[in-house]
Amino acid sequence: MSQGAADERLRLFFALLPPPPLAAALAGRAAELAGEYGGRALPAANLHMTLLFLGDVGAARLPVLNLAASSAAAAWRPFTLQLDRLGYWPRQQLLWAGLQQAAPELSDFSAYLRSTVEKAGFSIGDAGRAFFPHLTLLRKPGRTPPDGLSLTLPAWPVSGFALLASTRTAAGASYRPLAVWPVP
Ligand code: 2AM
Repeated sequence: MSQGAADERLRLFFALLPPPPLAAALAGRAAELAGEYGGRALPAANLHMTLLFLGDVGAARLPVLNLAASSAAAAWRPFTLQLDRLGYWPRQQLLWAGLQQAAPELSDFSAYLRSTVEKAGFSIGDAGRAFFPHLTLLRKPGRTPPDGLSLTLPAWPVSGFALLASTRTAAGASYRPLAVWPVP
C-alpha cells in the first residue's frame, strides 16, 4: 500500500438504504418536487437515511470500525418504517421524507451503534446534533415548499444497514457503500 493510501481519509456515515422499488418511488417523488419547486433532486442511487454521521476517518481504521458495527448489528431488533411525511428545513434548504410516528427501534439502534463506535475509539461528526430520522429528497429548491405536502409510499421493512463514504463532486455528493450488514 502506498503512503498516500495509508493516509487516506474518508468521510463516513452509517445509513439505511431503501430497497430499490422504494428508492425508485422516492426518487420519482423527488423529481416531481424539483419540477414544482426547483432545486436538485437526489437520484435513487443516493437516497439513504443516516443512522450515524462520523465525518473524516483514516482509511486504516476501517477494520476496527467494521468490527464495532458487526458487534452492534447483533443488537438489531427488526422494524418497519413508514415514510409518510415531507418536511423542509429552511436553513439547510433541504426537503426530506420522514416519519409521522416515532420508530423506537430505529432511534435505539442509532444510539447503540453510536455508543459501540465511540467505545471503539471513534468520535462522532457532530456529537451535539440529535438524531432525527430523515431521508433527503431535494436540496436548494428555488422557492420554499409549503407545509403539508403529501407522501404516499409502501412500508419499508428494514433489512440492513450500511457504512457509506461520501465524495463531493461538482454535481453534488455521491455515496459509496463500503460494507453492508444484513439483519434478520
Ligand atoms: P443531510 O441529508 O440532512 O444533509 C452524508 O452527508 C449524510 O450525512 C447525509 O445524510 C447528511 O444529512 C448527513 N450529515 C452530514 N453532516 C452531518 C452532521 N454533521 N451530523 C449528522 N449528519 C450529517
